Amino acid sequence: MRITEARVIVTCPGRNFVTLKIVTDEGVTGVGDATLNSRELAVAAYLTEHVVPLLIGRDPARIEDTWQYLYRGAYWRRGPVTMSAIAAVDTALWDIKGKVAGLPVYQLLGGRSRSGVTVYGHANASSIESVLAEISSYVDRGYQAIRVQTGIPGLESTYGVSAGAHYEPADAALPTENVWSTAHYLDHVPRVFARVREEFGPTLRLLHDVHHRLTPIEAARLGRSLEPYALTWIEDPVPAELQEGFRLIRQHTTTPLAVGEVFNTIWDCQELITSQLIDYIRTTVVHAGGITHLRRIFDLAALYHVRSGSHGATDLSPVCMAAALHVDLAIPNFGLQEYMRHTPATDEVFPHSYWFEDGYLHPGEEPGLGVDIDEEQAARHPYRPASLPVNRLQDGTMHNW
Ligand code: KDG
Ligand code: MG
Repeated sequence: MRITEARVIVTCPGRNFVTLKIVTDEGVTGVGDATLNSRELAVAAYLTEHVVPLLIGRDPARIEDTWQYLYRGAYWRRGPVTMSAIAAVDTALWDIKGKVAGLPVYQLLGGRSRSGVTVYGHANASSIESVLAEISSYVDRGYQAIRVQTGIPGLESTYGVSAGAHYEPADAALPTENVWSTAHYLDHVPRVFARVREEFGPTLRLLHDVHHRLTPIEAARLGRSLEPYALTWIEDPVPAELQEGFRLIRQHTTTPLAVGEVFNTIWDCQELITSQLIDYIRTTVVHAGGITHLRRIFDLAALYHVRSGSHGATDLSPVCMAAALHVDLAIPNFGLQEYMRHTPATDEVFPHSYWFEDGYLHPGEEPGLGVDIDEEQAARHPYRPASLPVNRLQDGTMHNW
């Protein structure tokens, strides 16, 4: 079997997605997600100009060799653009391998280690009272784990708090600006979780995303102040370029730490994992080099008591979500899977076999990944420029988003 064509499809059913579809001479096709939020066309161009020509004529069965060829062969290793492009190829090749074998991909990864994939949803609201209602609606739908974000009194807008049911981080063609105050935030968040525990009791799994906004000592204070409410994790407490910072947080708090949605390779997490500075690694298929590389990261993590907690925001397409579920089902050290839910328009462009029931996602039993792109539908939604917001301190200083 040989690869005869690889199409890069950009579509915007409410938000932008980049998909690679690999076609073989025997008619078997595979899909991979290549979406990099707010930088979509950079990956599309990388694929079209620098990767697709290398794929034509290759044997699609050689997944590992193709991965190494694209990684080592580029000379310019790593980085989100390169790794998302490699991920798309890798994912599509696993899809093809599953279809050729007549097996869902999780079977090729060793079979299921659990009956379903526990997911967490996002309860976002402007106030504590309104977030309680949001949490209730998740509990009613069977969710066992919920990420909780609220507006902060004294701040006009805050990351992760939306007006509608489907939160969309890339909210305008050019970046909008939020204003941030660490003092207001650190004062407010423990009040939120105190109230949530009072209302929902001790066992509902609760999570919170700090979104890289604190320094290590501030994050240590947050973690300690949240200890009475037994969170499953706080996520991205500090920007992770300076990983030594996690050591300081660790010394001061038993609140578990999660990080990794902006990591691209095993090298980005090696120190955090092997020094046991984190509890959950949140890399996922599209931004961390595909199924092949993600599995390698999770296998390393398994040696150090670190569990998976893959990123699953709506800017990762249903193709990534399907692939993530196959990995989640198979690995021994699965923790949680984020599931923000796509809009009906997105689900129409990406027909898929995965489904949600009682707090779990199931990838389904279709050969391959069980997801595809409807190219006619995709063509109805042309690309629209969209940017993630930026964040400034109250005095106007640029801060982390
Ligand atoms: O593209 C950025 C989003 O995926 C990100 O802001 C969402 O932090 C996020 C999360 O945890 O889902
Ligand atoms: Mg996050």
